Amino acid sequence: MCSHCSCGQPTRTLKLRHSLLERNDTNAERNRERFASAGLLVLNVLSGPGAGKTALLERLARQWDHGPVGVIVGDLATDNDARRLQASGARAVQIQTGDLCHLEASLVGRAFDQLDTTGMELLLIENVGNLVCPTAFDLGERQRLALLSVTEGEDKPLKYPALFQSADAVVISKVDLAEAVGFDRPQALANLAGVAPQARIFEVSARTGAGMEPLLHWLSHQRQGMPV
Ligand SMILES: Nc1nc2c(ncn2[C@@H]2O[C@H](COP(=O)(O)OP(=O)(O)OP(=O)(O)O)[C@@H](O)[C@H]2O)c(=O)[nH]1
Ligand SMILES: [Mg+2]
Repeated sequence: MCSHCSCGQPTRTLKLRHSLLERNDTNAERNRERFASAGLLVLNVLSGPGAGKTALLERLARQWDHGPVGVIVGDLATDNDARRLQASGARAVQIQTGDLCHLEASLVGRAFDQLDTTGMELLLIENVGNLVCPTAFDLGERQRLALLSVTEGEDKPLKYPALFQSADAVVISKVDLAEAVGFDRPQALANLAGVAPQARIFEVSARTGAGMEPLLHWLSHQRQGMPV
C-alpha cells in the first residue's frame, strides 16, 4: 500500500503515475525544442468543457495579423473544433483522445508533425475541456492560458485551484453574458487574485469581440520575447 499517506492506493498505481508523468516531461522537452527551433510562440489553452476555448481561438485566428495561426485541438471525440477553426482561417489539426481526459506531449508531438508551420509564429493548443486532468501534463508550451467563463460561477478558481495556479494568463470569457447570469465580477477577480496572483487577467467576449485588443497585444508582446 501507499507509504506516503493513508489513501489506500496500491504502491504500483503511484509508481505508474510517476513514470507516466516522467515520460510525458521528456516528450514535452522534446516538443519545446522543436517549437523553439520553428520560432513558434506556443500556448496551452485550458478550461472546463464549453467555456469558450474554440470560440476564442477562432476569433484569435481571424484577428492575429502576424501570419497564420496554428491550432492543435484535443477532444475525446469528433473533429468539430478543427473544422470550426479551419473555417476561421487557422491551420488546425484535431486529436481524438478516445477515453483520455487530457492531452499528452506525445500526442501533441505527433499532431505537430502534420502541421505546416511555414510563416507561422503562433501555435495554440486547445486542451480537452476539463478543469482537473490536463493541469499535470506539460505539453512543451511556453505559456498557459486558462479560461473562466462567466456562466461557470465565480468560485471555480477556488474549487479547481491547480489549473489557475499553473496559468500565465486567465481569460474571463463570455463577458457579454455577465449581466444575464448575474456574474459577480469583483468576487471573481478577488478569487483569481487569491489563487493565481501571477496570472494576467483579460475579460473577453469572443461573440462580440469586446476585450480582444489587450489579449492580442499581450500575445504580440510574448512573441517578441522569443529567441530567434
Ligand atoms: N454568448 C457567448 N457565447 C459564447 C462565447 N464564447 C463561446 N460561446 C458559446 O459557448 C458554447 C461553447 O463554446 P466553445 O467555443 O465550443 O467552447 P469550448 O471550450 O471550445 O468547448 P469544448 O471544446 O467542448 O470544451 C458555444 O455555444 C459558443 O457559441 C461568448 O463569448 N459569448
Ligand atoms: Mg472546443
